[in-house]
Amino acid sequence: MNKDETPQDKNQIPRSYPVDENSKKRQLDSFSGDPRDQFYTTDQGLRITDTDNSLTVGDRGPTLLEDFHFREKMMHLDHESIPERVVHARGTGVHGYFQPYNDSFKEYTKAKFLTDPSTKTPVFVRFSTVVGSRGSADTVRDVRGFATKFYTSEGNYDLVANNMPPFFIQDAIKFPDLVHSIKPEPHNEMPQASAAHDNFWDFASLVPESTHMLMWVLSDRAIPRSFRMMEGFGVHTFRFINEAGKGRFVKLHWRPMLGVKSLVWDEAQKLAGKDPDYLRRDLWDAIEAGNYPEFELGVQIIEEEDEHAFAFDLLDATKLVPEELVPITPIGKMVLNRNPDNFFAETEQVAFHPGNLVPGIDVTNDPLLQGRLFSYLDTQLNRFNSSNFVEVPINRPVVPVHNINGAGFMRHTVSKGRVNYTPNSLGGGCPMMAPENMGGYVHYTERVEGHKIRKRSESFNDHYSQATLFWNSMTEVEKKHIVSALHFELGKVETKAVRERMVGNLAHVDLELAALTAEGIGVEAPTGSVAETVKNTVSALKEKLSTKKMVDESPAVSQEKGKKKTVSTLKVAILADKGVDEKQVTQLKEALKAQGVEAKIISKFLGTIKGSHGGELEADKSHITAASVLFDAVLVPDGKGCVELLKKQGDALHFLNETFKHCKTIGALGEGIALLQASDLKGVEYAQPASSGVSTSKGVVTAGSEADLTTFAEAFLTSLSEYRHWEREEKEMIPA
Ligand code: HDE
Repeated sequence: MNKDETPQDKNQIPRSYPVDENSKKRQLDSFSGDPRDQFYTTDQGLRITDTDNSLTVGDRGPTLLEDFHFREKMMHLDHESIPERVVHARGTGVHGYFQPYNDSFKEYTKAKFLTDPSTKTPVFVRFSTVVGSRGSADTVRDVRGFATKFYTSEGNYDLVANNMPPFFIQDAIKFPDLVHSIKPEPHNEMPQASAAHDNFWDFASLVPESTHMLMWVLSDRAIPRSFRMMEGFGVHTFRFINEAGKGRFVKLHWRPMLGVKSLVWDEAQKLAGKDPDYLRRDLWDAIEAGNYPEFELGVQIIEEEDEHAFAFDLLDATKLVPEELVPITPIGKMVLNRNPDNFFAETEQVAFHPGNLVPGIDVTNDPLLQGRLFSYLDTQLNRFNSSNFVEVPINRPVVPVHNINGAGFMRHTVSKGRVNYTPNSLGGGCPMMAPENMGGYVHYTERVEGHKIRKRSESFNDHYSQATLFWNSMTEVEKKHIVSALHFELGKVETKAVRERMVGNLAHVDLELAALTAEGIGVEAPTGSVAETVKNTVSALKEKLSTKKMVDESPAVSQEKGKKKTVSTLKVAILADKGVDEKQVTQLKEALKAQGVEAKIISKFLGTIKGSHGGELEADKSHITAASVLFDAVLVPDGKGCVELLKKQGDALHFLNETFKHCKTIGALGEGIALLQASDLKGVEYAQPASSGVSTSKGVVTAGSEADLTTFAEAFLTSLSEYRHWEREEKEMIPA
């Protein structure tokens, strides 16, 4: 320390430090603007002079209990956590708004936020994984939660959705069993954030209603590339009610404007180590960069008269309504444009509840949904240890709240007046009941009668048709991924009987699926009379259902078939070292940026890279901090010196091999082609390095040193828009 410096100066940030203006602004937003207000204070507002040293007797003596600042600071840390969510513990939140396209949905619902195109309704969305703890990795194989709180002018509406349309179970009473079976086993708390263990598959194999959902969980939908690139589904059938009181069944869907994209399994597993915050960071960075994720809300509408028209029950949450039977009509768009200011205050404390409804939207008798209506408030009482969690800013509606709910832990609102009951005369009868035509919520009038029984409806009995529908709708590549997911998940199951039982269930979905699965997990495939019996049962069921609306295939459930060829916000790594053609790199970066693609320069070390034209580039990441799995594609630019150096770097060669293994786009120019040749890209054809040719082969785009850069960039972007080049998977010989 400079001897002129006082201890006080030690706490100041040196003025000469470059400060990130954005983060400084965000920090200072909470201060009044008066420079004297920038002091650190206690919770009581007392300014303090030192937060680095406890109050002690002499500089080597014991700490004094009277140090109120120390005690307060430590007390806060000791109590900083609240119980994590029992499911969906790991999540990330974001602010935005929703706006309907027009007022056409007035015909179906009186919900103002869905029918007034002039209103932007603020929203808060929390994306999550389901099984893992708060500190688990983002890219695990799991369902993703997609919960949206709409702060509407009629009160808060919560759409608490998932990224898959069916659910594992039909009745909420099975939820505790499902959650226990999939969470880490109780004796040793393993495995973390994974269904790949005996308990889960034991349960799943004994609960055939889970089979349809399992197909989704085994598919690439369970390893999304980004929260910005996955769909959302309300799962249950809800009800829309219009001004005239007419009700209709609805299914709600979120569609990402960037299309649906997924990781591959090897990539997902590696990412869990390289960057456990991968999806969280992706969302945060996109929003900071102004690339606001957008989702379209769509609705399937089913007339009440058609309640029993389908080969499945609309109240059965293990089923979807194929889009081929009931198309999705877009209703409006959600734009997510602001990161939270504080993770704990907003993302951790947000409390969703499927029972937060507004006029025009109601629940149905789906027994899974009915159970959720109890669980959310109940679990939130546990999380917050108080019924006043609705008063936390992120949970508060934007409209005034008047009721008699008072007192309790951490009550924030200072209610006025003496009256806290209704009816009353002393308070002038306030708060009063709202008539329906003034926004009062009226539950949909539905006639219900029956005996008090514990019995599943027979219309819930078909557990396999939609699993088969899903399987039939997959491309060959998607089928292959499902089979290898089964090999992984069931391969981790030690109890052979469980593996066998699961193969028995899969036989009802598809005999080939069962056989392919059995092959990888050391059990017998159903053959001969067993297979014959299964076949007969399946066709008898089909026959029985054939008078109802059904389809055998639904291309809409295949993410490959519905692939949207977008490149916006994808990330490209440029491998560079001394001697790189820096002019070419700059031009390429510009060409990619023009299409919304972000390129980063990766080199052996951080720092300046001298180019072949005498210019310089700055490395964004070193090999030790980067990895191919963090990017969607890789480029090797021209430059003999650079390529000679890269050829000697195992990291660079591994980068290419791994990108190839994961079927992502690879590009190389001029001398750069030699690096591709030095790596292990099987069966690829290249452009001649000294030519003017451009070649695309299995998603590997190469251009000779005389080629036109714009033509190369176009070919590279076209390949990138394909996203994955699955033909490479045919050769399972890639050593990465
Ligand atoms: Fe949830 N679920 N769930 N769930 N769920 C919770 O509520 C529950 C279900 C979903 O980001 C919990 O506050 C039951 C379906 C999301 O904060 C809990 C049943 C769907 C989130 C709970 C279901 C969901 C939750 C845990 C079967 C898709 C995270 C913490 C009857 C439509 C919300 C909490 C967030 C969270 C119960 C089934 C979606 C325990 C009993 C189906 C996205 O209350």
